Amino acid sequence: PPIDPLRISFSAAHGTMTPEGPLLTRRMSDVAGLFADEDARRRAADGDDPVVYTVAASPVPEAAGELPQSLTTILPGAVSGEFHMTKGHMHPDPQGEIYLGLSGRGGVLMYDGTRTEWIEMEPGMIGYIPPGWAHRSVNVGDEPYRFLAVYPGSAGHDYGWVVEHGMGRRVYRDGASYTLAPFSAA
Ligand code: PAN
Ligand code: ZN
Repeated sequence: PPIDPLRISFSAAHGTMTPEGPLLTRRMSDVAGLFADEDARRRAADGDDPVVYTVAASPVPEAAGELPQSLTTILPGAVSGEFHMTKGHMHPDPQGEIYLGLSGRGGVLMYDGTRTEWIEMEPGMIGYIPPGWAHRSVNVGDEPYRFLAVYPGSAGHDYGWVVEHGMGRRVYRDGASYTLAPFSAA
């Protein structure tokens, strides 16, 4: 059954949602194969194993008809110059999603298997992800990058698609800015 109406607060400063659902933490040891330089990733995981990103959620369930929300925080950093990012996924039931930038500087990399798109994100900006586009978020700044995501509860999350097809590009530090390089397997 659908849940009751909810009033939800979220913090752009802390990356929290209240009331809160499950909290996910992805450390360097959780993202094997994500970065092009897998040896450097493993060394970081074997070292202080830093948090790469966290995902806080509201209690709205991932069920048909509902509109779940989550708040992602990507910590600043890079692995051999490749900026911290989310794993990335495809919605197996092709449905759109909106991202609302809350703090920091980042971007959404999208890939439909042929075409790559990059949308720069900053506070107050909406990034729209159309159905059929895999999506990955990247922190290209030097402070936490945060965004709120709203997506259909029946969309699902297919991580294997990205492992198999890649994302078209990788995002590297380039002086004080960034550059998109052709995708290479890890
Ligand atoms: C987002 C993502 C979140 C974490 O809420 O799930 O940013 O990224 P990964 O799921 O790729 O690890 C979203 O796109 N939901 O559909
Ligand atoms: Zn998504």
